[in-house]
Amino acid sequence: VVTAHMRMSGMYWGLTTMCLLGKNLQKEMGSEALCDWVMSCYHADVGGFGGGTDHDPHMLYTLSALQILALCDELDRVDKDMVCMYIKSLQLSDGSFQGDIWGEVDTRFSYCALQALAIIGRLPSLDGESHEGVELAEMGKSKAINIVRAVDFIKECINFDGGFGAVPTAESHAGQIFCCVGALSIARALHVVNVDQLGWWLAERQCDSGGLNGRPEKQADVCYSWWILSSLSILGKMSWIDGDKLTHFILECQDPEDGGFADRPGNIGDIFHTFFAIAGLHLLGYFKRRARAGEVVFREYRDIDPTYALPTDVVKRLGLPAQVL
Ligand code: GRG
Ligand code: ZN
Repeated sequence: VVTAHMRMSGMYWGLTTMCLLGKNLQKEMGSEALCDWVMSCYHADVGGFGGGTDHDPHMLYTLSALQILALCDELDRVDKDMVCMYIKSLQLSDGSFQGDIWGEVDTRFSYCALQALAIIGRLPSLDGESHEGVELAEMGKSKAINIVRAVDFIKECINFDGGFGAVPTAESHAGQIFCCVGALSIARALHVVNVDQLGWWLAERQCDSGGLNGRPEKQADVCYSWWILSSLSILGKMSWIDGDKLTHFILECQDPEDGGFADRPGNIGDIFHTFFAIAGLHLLGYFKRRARAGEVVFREYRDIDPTYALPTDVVKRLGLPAQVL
C-alpha cells in the first residue's frame, strides 16, 4: 500500500520494476489509462503534478509523473514550457530548489529538477551550449533555470568526509549522495566530486551482513543497495564493495510467499524496497548472470541507468545527458 499523497511515486516505482522485469507497459499494463490518471494530477495553471488527484503540485511528483510518461512514451501529453516554468519558479537565488511553494529546500529537489528538465529537453548545459536536439535558444534564456548556480549549491553541500547532505552543513547521507552525484552526472559536473574520498565513504557502508547502510552506525537497508550502488556506478567504483555478499543480502530480503522485498530480512515487503532491490540486483549483474546460465526468461530483462533510475533503453531513446566516470 502506498500512502495516497505519494501515489505518483509509487506508480513510478511499480512500473519501472515491471519494465526491468521485461513487461511491456503498453500491452500488459494498460499504460494509456495509467497516463490518463497521471494527467489528472497535472495542474495546468502552474505546470506541476501532485502526488494524487486533487493534491497540490510538488517537485517530487512532477519528476515521478514525467518518468512515468517517459516510460510509456507519452511525453507529448505535457506542455513542456509550462513544466519548465514550474521548475524554474522553485529555484532560489543560491541555486537550490524548494519542493513546492512552502519552501523546504533539499538536494533531493535539485536532482528532481535537473532530471525533470532533462526529460523534457529543457536543461541548459554548463558551458552555455544547448544539448544536441534541444531547442533552448528558442525558449529564451529567461525561461531556463540557472544551471551554474544549481551546481554551486550542490558543491556547498559537500562535507569534510566527502559526502553530501540535504543542505549545506547537514550530515552526509547515502540518499542525499545519490541525489547530488546523480544531479552532477546530469549536469556533467562530476569534477566537483572528490571521487576517492566519496567512493571510500560509500564502500564503508557495507555491513557484516553484506547489506549497505545509509550512514555510519545505522542498520543495513535494501534501498541503499540502490542509493549507494548507483552512486558508485556513476563514479566507476562499484568494485569497491563485495557484490556477491550484497547480492546475497538483497535476495534474503525477498518474501518467499508474495515475492516482494522488505528493507531487511524478515520484514514485510513494499513496492519502494522491491523496486530498489530489483534495481540493485540489475546493477550487480545478477539477471545477466542468470540469463548467461541459460535461464531464458532473464534475457527479456532490461537494464537500469544509474543516473536516471530508468531503463537504459528509455534514457537512450530520449537522448538524456549523463556523465559517468
Ligand atoms: C528517481 C530514484 C529516484 C529518486 C528521486 C526522492 C529522491 C529523488 C531521492 C531520495 C533520496 C533519499 C533521501 C533516500 C533515502 C531514503 C531513506 C531510506 C531515508 C531514511 O533515512 P533515516 O535517517 O534512516 O530515517 P537511516 O537508514 O539513516 O536509519
Ligand atoms: Zn529503505
